[in-house]
Amino acid sequence: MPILALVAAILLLPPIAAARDFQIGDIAIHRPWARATAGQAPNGAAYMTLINGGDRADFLIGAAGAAAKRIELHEHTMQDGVMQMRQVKEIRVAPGAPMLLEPGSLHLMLISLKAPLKEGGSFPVTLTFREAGEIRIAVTVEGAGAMTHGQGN
Ligand SMILES: [Cu+2]
Repeated sequence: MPILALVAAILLLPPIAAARDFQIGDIAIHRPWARATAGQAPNGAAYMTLINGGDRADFLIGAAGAAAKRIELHEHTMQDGVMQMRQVKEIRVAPGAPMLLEPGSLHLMLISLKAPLKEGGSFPVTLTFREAGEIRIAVTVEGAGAMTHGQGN
């Protein structure tokens, strides 16, 4: 029954939404994305939501990938009324509290992009968690105006 077999195969494909979620140990990485860069912008940023399904804290301690010369963990802070970025050594992911990496907050900083980030593309990044270990994820590039989870801010 080749037609039935084909239908069965299609039904077994994972839903599209799941293609952008990743899991390593107790850590789920939801919807990793980066904003498309304009022209020759030297740097980019990537965002995602980290969810710890375990019962003790884990820490994102590193990120690496060929898309940029190096990838740092960054946070935004207000200093004297000016928004500034600084590198952090780790990002704590506590059980039961989704950790949001989003514009204006924590992010992965892609320093010295090898090529502009084009909308619709994606690139691999390897994340390292202290407990859960390493996982390679695909970061999807969204339009320059994209915000987190469709919020209009
Ligand atoms: Cu940054």
